[in-house]
Amino acid sequence: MRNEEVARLLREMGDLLELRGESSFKVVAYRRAARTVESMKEDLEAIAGRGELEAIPGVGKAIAGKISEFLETGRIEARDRLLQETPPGLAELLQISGLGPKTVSMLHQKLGVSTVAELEVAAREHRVRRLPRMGPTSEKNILRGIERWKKRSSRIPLGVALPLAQEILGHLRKVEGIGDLNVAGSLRRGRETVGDIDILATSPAPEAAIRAFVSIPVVEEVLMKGPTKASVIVEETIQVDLRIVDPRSFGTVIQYFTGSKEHNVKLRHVALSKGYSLSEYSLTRLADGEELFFDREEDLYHHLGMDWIPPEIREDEGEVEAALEGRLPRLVEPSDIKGDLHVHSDWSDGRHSIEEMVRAAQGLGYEYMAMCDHSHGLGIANGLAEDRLREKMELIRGLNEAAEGFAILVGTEVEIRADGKLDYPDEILSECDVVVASVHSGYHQREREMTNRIISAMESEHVDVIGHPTGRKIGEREAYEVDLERVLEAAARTGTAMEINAHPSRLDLNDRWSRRARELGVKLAINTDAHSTCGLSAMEYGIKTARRGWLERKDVLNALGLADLMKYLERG
Ligand code: DGT
Ligand code: CA
Ligand code: CA
Ligand code: ZN
Repeated sequence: MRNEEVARLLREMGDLLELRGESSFKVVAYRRAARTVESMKEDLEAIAGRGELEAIPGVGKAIAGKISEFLETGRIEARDRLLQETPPGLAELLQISGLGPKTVSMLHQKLGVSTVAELEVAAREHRVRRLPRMGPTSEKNILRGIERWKKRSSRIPLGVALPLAQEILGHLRKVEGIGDLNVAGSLRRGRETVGDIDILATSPAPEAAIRAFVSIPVVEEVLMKGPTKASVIVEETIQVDLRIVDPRSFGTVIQYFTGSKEHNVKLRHVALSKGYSLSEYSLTRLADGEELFFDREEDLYHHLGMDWIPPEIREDEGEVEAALEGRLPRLVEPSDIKGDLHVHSDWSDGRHSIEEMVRAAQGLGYEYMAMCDHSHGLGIANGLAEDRLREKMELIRGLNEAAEGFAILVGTEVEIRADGKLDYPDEILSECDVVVASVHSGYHQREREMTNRIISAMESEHVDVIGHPTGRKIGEREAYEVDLERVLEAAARTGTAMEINAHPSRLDLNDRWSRRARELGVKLAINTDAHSTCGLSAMEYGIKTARRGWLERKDVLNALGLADLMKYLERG
């Protein structure tokens, strides 16, 4: 279904034409066509197939020609030309919410503004409020729109998007008539950042559902509201799209809107090879035009002769082929996780006591947890000197005697010093159950130094896990220079596990490198690095990342039960 994209292009052409001062008749025609196309239930491709584009109300010969050009070639030459002839800054100004072509061309003519940056300066200098039909309020709105536009170009971390989506789903679930309800898009695929939040639902009363959606308290602005879909802004910059779908095609539609685009393209090829054309809403048998609807996504995949593919791996990275041959991995699941091997307490820089952390972990149904406070070299994080670590071991021994069916493991997150040496002597490391070794200092080494530094830590027989192996923080700090391929080879050779740090700003290793680690036979530990009891819930993000890396239960260290884990840790 390309209707939406066609509507967007037509509307954009209307805007660009108006910006150029073309006749308002033409401008209006494009906008009307855009509106019609947007609200149509039927697929444009089907209409074009019957040669009936011109019969669509509001679509004349010229616009019909452009639509069929788009359907055939994926482009509209006239639109590309228009865009080329428009100064790029002006086209960008149109993306600022509240700025239509009329205002943009006035700003251009009267103030000489032709970029967002110039507009910002003009508004700050109060030159905008003096223009006709403008005032202090519209000036302020323009500045707000610019702020939002600047932020909107950046992607939203999973750790922000997922809780927000869950909150919105909670509101929608209570709306009368809502049946199926789920997120789609990159959020459903568990990507580390998402462009927006896509939600799909079924309801016998779409308009009422849309009305309820736009009036959820977190909604700050309504960008678009139609009979079956709406787009809104929450938390200043985050776009949320809701579509209300016919229940009988919910499976097909959610498959489409979950993506990825690349996965969908591959799936359409598979459908064609089996004699079907796959659209957003249905599978059409080419032989007789029979249309098949699927209310469950599983049924669509099965009908195409393949296993259902978990959303996290729908990236066209081999999953379609694997599903056709019945050899998809059985991805690790939340219920496979038996414990957390890297958490902090108030002994170093954590907020809660060991006892509080333990109670929280027991509440999650875990069998064990490793208390890994920082080592002393890390002055800033209140790292433990050796005698403090010994004291902590004593305390944990006592607590373990009292704890039933739960093991508190003595751990440490030991700093890997710049020269590759560890921040504790071997003797005390050998008394720890779990040693996580990480880099928190000297980030600016050259790739070869950093790589050797990490590898020499892995060569210590005491190191079990490398913590957050690349040091990146999403949207904040790049990974340090490190040759991960070499690190992973060394991990395989030394039997060291790699961490998938589940903190949503880390997700380190990421999905791709986790998959590579698995290929090399390296085990991964999905750890939250929690610094408080709430932090334990980050496990969810780590699991999504692990799934995106095709990991199975057997690849995950903390999917082992306590006895097997202890055997594994003592091997070294
Ligand atoms: P994002 O939002 O940038 O993190 O990424 P997505 O994957 O959520 O992309 P979005 O929100 O633009 O669209 C949601 C899904 O809809 C996308 O994953 C696949 C499907 N989709 C959207 N546009 C197209 C298209 O032009 N062709 C195909 N085959 N699928 C599309
Ligand atoms: Ca999306
Ligand atoms: Ca979207
Ligand atoms: Zn840590």
